[in-house]
Amino acid sequence: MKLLYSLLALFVLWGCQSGNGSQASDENASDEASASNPELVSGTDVFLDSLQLPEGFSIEIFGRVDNARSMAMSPNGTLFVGNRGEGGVYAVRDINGDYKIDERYQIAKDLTMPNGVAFKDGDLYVAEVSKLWKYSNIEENLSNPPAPELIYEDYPTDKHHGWKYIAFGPDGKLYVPVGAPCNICESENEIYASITRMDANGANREVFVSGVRNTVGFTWHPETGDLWFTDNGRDMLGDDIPPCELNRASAQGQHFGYPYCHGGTIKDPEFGDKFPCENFVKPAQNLDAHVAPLGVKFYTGSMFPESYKNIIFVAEHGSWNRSPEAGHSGHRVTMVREENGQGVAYEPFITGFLNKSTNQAWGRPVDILVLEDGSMLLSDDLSGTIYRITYKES
Ligand SMILES: [Ca+2]
Ligand SMILES: [Ca+2]
Repeated sequence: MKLLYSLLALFVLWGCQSGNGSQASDENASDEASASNPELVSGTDVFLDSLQLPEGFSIEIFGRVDNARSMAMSPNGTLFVGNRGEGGVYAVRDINGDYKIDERYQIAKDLTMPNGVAFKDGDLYVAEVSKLWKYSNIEENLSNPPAPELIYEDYPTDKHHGWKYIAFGPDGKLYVPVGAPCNICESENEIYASITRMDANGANREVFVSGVRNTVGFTWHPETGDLWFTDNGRDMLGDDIPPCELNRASAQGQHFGYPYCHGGTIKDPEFGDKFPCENFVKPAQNLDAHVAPLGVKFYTGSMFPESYKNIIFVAEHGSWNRSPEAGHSGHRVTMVREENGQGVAYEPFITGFLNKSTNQAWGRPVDILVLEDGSMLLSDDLSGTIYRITYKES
């Protein structure tokens, strides 16, 4: 899979560079800060003008961070950003309030896929594939970060689905997923294909829910406190099955179907005879096949119209396991409307990272944050960009 990902990345990069006329002629957006810190930016070109959002919404560049993956914001406004491919963790700050990055710091480098970042009580938490680190009082030491404290080191070392999204729940526990070490397989070790949780100091680690193939984004419902998480569907069953998933966990011990059942109703051809789909918690919303849903957030701000209250935004990184005839799926941000714990509508919010006519993409959405002013940040690991989305009544 890693090889395929690399091939896809090469293809996409090649596609952009050889580009078609209309894309290549667009203005190549960059910001002033990136010019002074070129080492943080080596992504592809950004084509803001090709992005489509609903009426009244705008998107601009907040800043460039190479291979920008998961994001965590401190109450003081320091944004921490992890990498998957580059091994770094960055902190960026907007000092003058214009929503453009002014300061950048490299907190860590040469880590093993440090995709996950979380912030709690002044401390930064970083997840490698098998280890969790804590950087204490990080904001007082951004330019000279302290040696981190190892708080947990016993996660599997498999790189296949091994990169981690992490976040603190309303219960104060740190939630840490462990992906399946394969496309489709049963594992004897219950840690695989699970979401675990632990105390902030690494103690009392336990499995929270099971049957989760590969979640790279989760959040909690602002009113019910339920855990909502994306899950990337299995590959090699065809262009249009199985669906990727948005799930709701309402209790510890729930099982979400992998590897036996996909999308609530699709029996796995290899493992599906062992347990029927009825045994498992069905998705709250089936997403399109192969879209690779990653970051997910409820809209809790007040800038967007009232109808967006508690809308669930999903960052769809984009497919690799679809035929050229079918074309890529994902490469967009979608929104799911939820009622009583179930999705009742699923539609696009930001499209245009993928040129459908050439089947080439220049951007891959990864993670979403809602800022205090109600605007939204979106990371893109292909172009190495963090965008800000705003709304203004016309
Ligand atoms: Ca600024
Ligand atoms: Ca499932």
